[in-house]
Amino acid sequence: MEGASSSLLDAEAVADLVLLDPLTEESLVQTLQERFRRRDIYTYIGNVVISVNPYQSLPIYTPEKVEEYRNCSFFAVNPHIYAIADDAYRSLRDRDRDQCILITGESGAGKTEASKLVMSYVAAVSSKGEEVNKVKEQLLQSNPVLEAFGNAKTVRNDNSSRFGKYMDIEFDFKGEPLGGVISNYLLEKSRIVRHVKGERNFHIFYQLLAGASPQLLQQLKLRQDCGHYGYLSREGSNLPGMDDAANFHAMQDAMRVIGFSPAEVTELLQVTAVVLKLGNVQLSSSFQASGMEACSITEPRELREICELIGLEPGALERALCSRTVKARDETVLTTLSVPQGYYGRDALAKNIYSRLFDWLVNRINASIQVKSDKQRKVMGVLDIYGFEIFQDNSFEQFIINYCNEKLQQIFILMTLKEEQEEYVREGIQWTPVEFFDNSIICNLIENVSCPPSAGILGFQLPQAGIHWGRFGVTPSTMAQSTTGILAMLDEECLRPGVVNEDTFLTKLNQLLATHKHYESKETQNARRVTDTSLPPRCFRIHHYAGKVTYNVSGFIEKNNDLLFRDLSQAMWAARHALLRSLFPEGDPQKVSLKLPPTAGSQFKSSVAMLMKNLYSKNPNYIRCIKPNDTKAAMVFTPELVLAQVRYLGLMENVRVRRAGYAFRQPYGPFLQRYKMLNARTWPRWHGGDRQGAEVLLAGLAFPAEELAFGRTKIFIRSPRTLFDLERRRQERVAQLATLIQKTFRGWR
Ligand code: AOV
Ligand code: MG
Repeated sequence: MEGASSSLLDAEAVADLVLLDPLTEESLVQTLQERFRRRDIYTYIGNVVISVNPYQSLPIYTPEKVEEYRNCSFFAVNPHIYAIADDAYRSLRDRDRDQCILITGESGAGKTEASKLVMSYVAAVSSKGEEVNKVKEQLLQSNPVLEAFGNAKTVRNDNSSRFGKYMDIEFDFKGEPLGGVISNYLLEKSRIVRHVKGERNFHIFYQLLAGASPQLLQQLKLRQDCGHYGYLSREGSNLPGMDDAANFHAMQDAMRVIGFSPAEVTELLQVTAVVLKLGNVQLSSSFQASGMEACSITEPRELREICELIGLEPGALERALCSRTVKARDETVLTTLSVPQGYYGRDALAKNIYSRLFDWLVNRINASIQVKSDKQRKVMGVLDIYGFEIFQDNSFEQFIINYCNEKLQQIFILMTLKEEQEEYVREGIQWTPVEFFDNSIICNLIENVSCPPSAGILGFQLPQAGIHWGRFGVTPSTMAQSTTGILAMLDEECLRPGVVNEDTFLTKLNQLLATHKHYESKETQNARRVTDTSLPPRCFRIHHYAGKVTYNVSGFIEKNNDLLFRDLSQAMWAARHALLRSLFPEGDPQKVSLKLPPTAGSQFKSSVAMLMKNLYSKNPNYIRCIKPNDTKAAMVFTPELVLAQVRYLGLMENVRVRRAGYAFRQPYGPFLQRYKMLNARTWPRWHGGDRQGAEVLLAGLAFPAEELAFGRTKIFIRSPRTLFDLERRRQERVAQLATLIQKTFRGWR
């Protein structure tokens, strides 16, 4: 308790922002900055952990630190991610409550690192039998494998997650890990064929070229030189601080630990090589006998090698890349493609192979780590997704990523409020309504949820218990505006017969959303006579909770449709390569389906809805990550940047909710222990119950009645000032007592 009290009540750098006094944006940022300067990168808002990325390895993750936080009381030690991990783990083990750890923050803020710290903490404190250790190793080793295939360098982060990940770690009743299940969300597969300058393709390609032995490269028919491959950036091979070759070996070791057979690893790498090589298949146009212009393969070597790797006739792949079978009534006609159509098909194939391979990889890992017994289980879910992104050019991927972040913000507000209210109800204390920014209007704008107010924003009933929901929920004005969301309009455009293009999509958006407060485009700007007309053509802008983002509609329809010419999937299915073939079940001519697969957007929307429902059923723990500077520099803190994040993470709101009624609460026992010297009736010892003791103690101190509330198990203190006052009196009393003791000792001498 001592350690915490000094920093908890250090007014310069309070460890819990709930105690900030006065509470302003400036004082909040200053406190984070002062703590950061002292290398205290963690700060609380109640039981939410704020983590500021140090961009430097700090000696705070040692086994000694693990011991320090193990079984300690949450507020008794300096804030740390281990404290929240410990709290969640113990609540799961001892109180039988399923937990989820929600990690949010913008790209590069430290979410993935935080998720790994949580996992390694839980691994370190749970028991250590041989079987359990194997499980833990497998769970931990899933990280290097998924990062190799799912992470890439972006301008924001050298190791940016390009997929969303949710991992359930499952435990038995004693709290021993049994296994886990990983769910992945929409991989940014467009990166396979294109990335902007200064970025890279997925790590695996560079790792493979840098780390594979000459024999392996030969086996995969690859050349070591990155520059040889059209899909890779030349600059990408030697990134400072990233050892691709070493990471390749670590990834291979990890696959072994998880239980991949050597044959599986070979197959996986073969398919990876095929993706890379597809990017080198060149097409050109030639004139056919009919006088029609058609595309053909110019450099057959790459095509031949691909076909050798996957066991397919080169002719079959060439046909699928350069032409297309069209069914008209009872006839099938082979039509030739133009060169751009050919390249489009080639790139679509590469993206599809890779993203399906990634799904296979996740399933394969799950097959190893999934719990085989039917023992009763408790679950800790860890969510690490791609953070909110604003780039120079934002496309469908950013739209999806930011939508997901919008949903997470929504559930954060909802669950923090819920938790807070539940505690008040549990403790029998009156709840005071709080005002806060409700982002459901933006969620609705995107996803078209038009649910009646009583059904709650997630489409299911909220626990009520006479609770006041502030401005939360769907208000009539948002209902009126959200009958059609952007995703639904996009689907409508994608399914419309005839020529579809993004311009008609944008026109529709402009018509339907002309008056929406969070939607903007050139047209709406003109109509609203906005003076800032910086919007480029073919763009719309959304005012997200985290800031305004301008999206270019080019590619929206194609990416949402995500269609692959049937000839290509049939060619893949015809290959002898078992893994590749299994990725294209729809290529089986026996199984030709006329139904269009769901669009990428609607799939994502429903998986996000499922995720939210799942999270909502668990006890939430939050880690909110902040990126302190834009240059990835060690220990540099730029207040303006932090302020922007403080705003959109809603931290002020969070503090306000947290102390809507009472800023501070503590179980009676430790409270009495700490302050009992302030009253002669409780000092040196109180002989009754803790609650009466606290009542007697406080009665003697004459605080205004409204400053205090006595809950069932905890004392609640309204304003930080009262707590600081209490603390000041305690310090004075401690000093007095010390002098007294000294005098007594001197008397003895
Ligand atoms: P992100 O997951 O939030 O971004 P990361 O967890 O990948 O961000 O962190 C980015 C980089 O910051 C890491 O590669 C480390 O170099 C550094 N870093 C983060 N946390 C710590 C820490 N606790 N101690 C030391 N260094 C750290 V993204 O996936 O791009 O949204 O999409
Ligand atoms: Mg990440």
